[in-house]
Amino acid sequence: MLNEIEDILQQALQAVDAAEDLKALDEVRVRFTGRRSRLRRILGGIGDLPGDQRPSVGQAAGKAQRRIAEALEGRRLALERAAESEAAIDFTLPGRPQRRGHTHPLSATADELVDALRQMGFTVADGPEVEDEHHNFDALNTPADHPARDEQDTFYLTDGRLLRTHTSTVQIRVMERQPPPVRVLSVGRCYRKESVDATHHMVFHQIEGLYVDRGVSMAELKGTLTALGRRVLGGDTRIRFRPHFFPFTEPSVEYDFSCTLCGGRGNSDGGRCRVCRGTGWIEIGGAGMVDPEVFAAVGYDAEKYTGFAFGFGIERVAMIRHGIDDIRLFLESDLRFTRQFGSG
Ligand code: FA5
Repeated sequence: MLNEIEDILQQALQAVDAAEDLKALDEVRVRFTGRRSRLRRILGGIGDLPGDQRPSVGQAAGKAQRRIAEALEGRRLALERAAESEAAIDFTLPGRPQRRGHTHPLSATADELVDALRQMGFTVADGPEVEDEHHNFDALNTPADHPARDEQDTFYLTDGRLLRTHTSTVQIRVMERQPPPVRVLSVGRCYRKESVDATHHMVFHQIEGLYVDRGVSMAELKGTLTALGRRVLGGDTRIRFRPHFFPFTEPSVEYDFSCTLCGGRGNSDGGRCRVCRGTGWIEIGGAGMVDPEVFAAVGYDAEKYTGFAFGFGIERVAMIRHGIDDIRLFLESDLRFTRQFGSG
């Protein structure tokens, strides 16, 4: 009899699973647990069984009845839920638009700058954001008493390392590992202990270029930067160099591009141009011919080779291109800001 109860249970469970609507499920309930079902008859006849069989048959039949009841209840809920959700779907309603993600304006600007430099023969080199003083300062001819090394300006870690203040560190890392010729660019995050305002942040991004070979000249530096400016800011862009000082280049310059809004005239819409503030020029970054002291630090022969290096802030270029007046917007992850730069 125990085998028969097990058979009834298995058949009942299969039938419950197979029931495709509430009516079919009710038929299954009547067939397996109704008053005239075999299981109910077994339960009703327990008193007539020999005494030693009563407990085992009683337990098995009771358990089978409970399991069938649970299965019936579970299936009933599932069928009801399915019926409800089918009824709730209105296929005539318009769909919900899915927003497509897009590239962050800073990444888009960086990608374009990197692409332009790659087409000029530069390859991408990488370096760590947590640096040592050697690569960030010493090898770049920036001695221990230089103001940039002050704790006021640089984030130092407790172990003496620091967060790189510029991407010029990568120049040194590349020159240490390979002999000339070298034509590399590096792009990445930099950190400075600045008071944050509309044009300065503690975290920003730079692109750096380095070209070392026999006979590399300042004219090539100017040509490279002009081509880059024209590619990113427009075909009429002009460049100007202003004398400057960097410990790792000699001579050193800061360079400006002609203003993208007023075309260098200094006025637009009948008044002083708001992008260049009337000067006609926009400051971009620093550059120069690699200082022989830097070549000495990496073991290059300064008698044989010359090179140029340049660096600039990516935020600065993105702000000019898109007319953004506050650098803080890039880091705030405010979707109202970033969504303006995509089509989705
Ligand atoms: C440098 O960092 C040099 N390493 C650039 C260089 C490379 C010179 C190779 C010569 C040869 P500077 O400190 O001026 O230079 O920074 C370069 C650019 O980084 C600035 O023009 C600016 O666009 C950006 N920048 C610097 N500090 C910040 C800041 N706190 N927030 C946003 N952008 C910054």
